[in-house]
Amino acid sequence: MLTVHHLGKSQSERIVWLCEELEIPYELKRYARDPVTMLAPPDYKALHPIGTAPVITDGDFVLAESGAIVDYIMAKYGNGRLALRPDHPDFAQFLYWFHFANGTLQAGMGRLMILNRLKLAEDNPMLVASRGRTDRAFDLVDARVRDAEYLAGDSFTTADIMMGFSLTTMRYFQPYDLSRCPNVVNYLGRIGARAAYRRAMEKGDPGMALLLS
Ligand SMILES: N[C@@H](CCC(=O)N[C@@H](CS)C(=O)NCC(=O)O)C(=O)O
Repeated sequence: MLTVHHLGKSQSERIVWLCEELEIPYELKRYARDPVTMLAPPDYKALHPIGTAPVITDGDFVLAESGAIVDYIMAKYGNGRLALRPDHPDFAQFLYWFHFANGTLQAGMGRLMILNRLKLAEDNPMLVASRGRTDRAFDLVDARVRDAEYLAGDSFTTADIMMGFSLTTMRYFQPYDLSRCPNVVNYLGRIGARAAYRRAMEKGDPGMALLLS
């Protein structure tokens, strides 16, 4: 049996969401963050040597890292759904946005979160550069979802699932004003209308306000 180990308000919401979209059987185990450090608790850290969320177990097999877990579940249980094949005209877009999620957007927001906590001067060059890079990333997403319904194109894919956390729940940790990204807000409206997304969020983080605007 596939078990999704979900740390509250974390990137593991992607995996709960994926399982709900695919409607595959899975067990959900929830873990609360340490209220002071906001880090994962010891029993979460014991699951995998890297000690970060998400982690899944599938029988005796343990896997961490969002992208690897999504690829694993898709390969084993996806039956070709929620992905584009290499002969699809939007295949490169699918790959780009799938990897943009953790490679650029989430990495940029995480960097900005740490720099902001250092209380640097407003004109600190690293802070200024980091803000500019995050703005460029959001602008790129905004332009993409102005021209396409979903990140890969016409169809909802795992690229949307990978990107969702950074556009929504991550803003609890690093706020970002979406008023400069109206197309992202419209896109998040489409995401929030998905029954599987709603189910996943309610199961993973019951009662959490969804940051969809
Ligand atoms: N690139 C990793 C990042 C994992 C990560 O940083 N997860 C955060 C949650 S959003 C975490 O576990 N934080 C708690 C901790 O470090 O103890 C992935 O996508 O799996």
